[in-house]
Amino acid sequence: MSEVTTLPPIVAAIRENRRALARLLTRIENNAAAAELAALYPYGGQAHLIGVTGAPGTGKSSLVNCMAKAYRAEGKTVSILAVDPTSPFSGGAVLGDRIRMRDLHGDQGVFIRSMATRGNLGGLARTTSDMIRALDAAGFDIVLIETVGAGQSEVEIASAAQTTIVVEAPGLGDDVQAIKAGILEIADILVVNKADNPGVESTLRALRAMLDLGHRSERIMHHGKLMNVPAAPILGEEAAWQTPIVQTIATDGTGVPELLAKIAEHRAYLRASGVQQLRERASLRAEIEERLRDLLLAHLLERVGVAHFQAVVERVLRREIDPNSAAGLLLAESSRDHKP
Ligand SMILES: Nc1nc2c(ncn2[C@@H]2O[C@H](COP(=O)(O)OP(=O)(O)OP(=O)(O)O)[C@@H](O)[C@H]2O)c(=O)[nH]1
Ligand SMILES: [Mg+2]
Repeated sequence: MSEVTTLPPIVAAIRENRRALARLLTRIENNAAAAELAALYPYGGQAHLIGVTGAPGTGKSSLVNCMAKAYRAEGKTVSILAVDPTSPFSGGAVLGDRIRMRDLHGDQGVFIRSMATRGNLGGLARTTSDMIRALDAAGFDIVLIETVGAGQSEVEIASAAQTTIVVEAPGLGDDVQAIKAGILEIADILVVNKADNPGVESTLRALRAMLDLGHRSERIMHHGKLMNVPAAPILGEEAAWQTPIVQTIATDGTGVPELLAKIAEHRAYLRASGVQQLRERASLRAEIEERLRDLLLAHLLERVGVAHFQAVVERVLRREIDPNSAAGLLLAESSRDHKP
């Protein structure tokens, strides 16, 4: 292939060699891959990024494996990124990996990587989105991102996905877990897994009631913040996406073809409606702002010196100066130094 020779070395390497990809992901985890991320960024944007999230034990790993197998049967290449923002002792990723090793081991069209919070130098959401960019540039058709836990970190990680699937299961208590965890809002597709277990009907009823209550709007994901943008002005009422509920049994694959069909529908909707670009623009803007804040702070600390910064903190502690004035003072000092 003549195209391969024109690719930057890092892109060619991760497309041809799984070990090169694994090593790159490790460097990303260690916050030591800025140059490579810059080189590969123009070569991403083709993969469908699918987030799978939900309460512990709902069957996310089993479902992700079923989905991977189904995509493989369609001839698509798949990478799986399992992120565990909860305690390193939960074992979720480890159990998931065991199931995966049994089901998917030996298939060259599947790449699997897990990441725990432990040892993560950048923010977990930032590292995750950088890893997704590497997997995207590596040429996978599908990137499946599995996250365990509940709350803010989950929402932040999900914001990197284009299609977010929230997995629910009956029999985890009286309440629907996703409602309790406050993650129902991020669902593009709701899955009730373990549809072979008792209590499916009441779980479905609860979810349908929640969906009816929620007013239809198009969310713009913002690294953890959700901005609600009314769908109507952009799309018209008819065109707005209605979160479907799909029942699955991940242990035998029941419902997985229906789930894949809904995912494809959602992707088509994202593209046709322009919502994908809206979401991406908002999320990139937030990311650049965040990175800029980090850079500016680092730059300022370098100019005024960490010792001086600490001395100012002490002055605030002694109530000689208030925090806002301290920030203003530091900024003034850093730009005064800046003048020739
Ligand atoms: N009966 C039944 N059991 C299931 C189904 N899907 C998954 N399980 C079982 O539920 C348990 C948990 O499945 P996992 O796929 O590890 O669930 P998970 O959500 O990834 O779990 P964590 O990563 O720990 O949050 C395993 O014992 C699975 O075999 C299902 O559809 N029906
Ligand atoms: Mg799991």
